[in-house]
Amino acid sequence: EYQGVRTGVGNTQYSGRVPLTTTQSGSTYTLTDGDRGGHKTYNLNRGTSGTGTLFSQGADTWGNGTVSDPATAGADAHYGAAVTWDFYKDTFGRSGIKNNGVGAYSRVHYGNSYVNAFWSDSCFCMTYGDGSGNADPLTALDVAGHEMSHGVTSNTAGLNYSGESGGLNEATSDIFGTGVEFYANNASDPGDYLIGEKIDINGDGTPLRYLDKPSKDGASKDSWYSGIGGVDVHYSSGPANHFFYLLSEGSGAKVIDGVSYDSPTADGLPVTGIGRAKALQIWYRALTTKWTSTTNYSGARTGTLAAAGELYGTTSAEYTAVQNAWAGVGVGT
Ligand code: ASN
Ligand code: ZN
Ligand code: CA
Repeated sequence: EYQGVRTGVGNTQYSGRVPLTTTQSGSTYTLTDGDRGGHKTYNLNRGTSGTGTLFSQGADTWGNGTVSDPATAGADAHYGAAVTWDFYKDTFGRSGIKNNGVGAYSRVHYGNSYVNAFWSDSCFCMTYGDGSGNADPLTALDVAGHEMSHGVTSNTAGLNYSGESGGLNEATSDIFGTGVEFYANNASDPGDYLIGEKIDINGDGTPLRYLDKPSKDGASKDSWYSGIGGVDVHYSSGPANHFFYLLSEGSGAKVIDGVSYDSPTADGLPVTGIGRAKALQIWYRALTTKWTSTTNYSGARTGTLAAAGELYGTTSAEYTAVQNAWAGVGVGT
């Protein structure tokens, strides 16, 4: 009987109709991605432990685009993991979370009305709740990219998940989650500098976080201050997210792909952006070759400057932009 890698179809909730890499074994298909380290997607069916059951069926079309079919969230998660894998491979030459070619796994339908998603180092897996009323699964592309990036951070700099290093850890996930969304170039979920705009986590259509001006969420910080290490890591991430936006796009108001942004600087001075692609390279090089578990904002600045110097030279416009973007979020020498 035939066994091997197939290209199935996912009817996702957030990303439209997408190709999914699956595995066929005789007359059964499973959400097992043989092109990406064997990454698997499981259905917890409202359980909260173990793996539940591997998504498995007799046809290679997954989900119907709504929550009425449990395979829809499976399709979104499987797609998100595949795009994240490809983003890291194509952008940085990284092969999986540990850069060893080995896949992780995803679990969907965690618990009942669970409004969160998370990465776990202990299972080496991502888990997604179904959202409020089990109606808004947390399986959008930027969320998948965010969670999988926690695995990359754990296996590189290992930024401790508290204090300023915790804010940098969270920001790294928001930054690469955003990178994943742009990389996907998916018409149903185009790239933006917002996190969670598709999952309606606030119930009013607003995103979970904003990279241009993090304080738009009502809690995140736009700039560094002494003591920022004492706030929740999802809010102390603000200055780093803001730095990344400023470095990519520059300061001031602008519309990008139909989305309005406004990114003021802490020092009132303008920042000229160098583009998202270069900003991503600088952040990744700092994460993987400069930072440690205890890196704080000051160390993040030093590390990104060292990375920019190696990539583009210390007299480059890119190096100057890194200096100016950190100054724009209140991080100096
Ligand atoms: N979704 C959250 C995050 O990835 C879960 C958590 O608070 N760790 O940050
Ligand atoms: Zn996170
Ligand atoms: Ca987004």
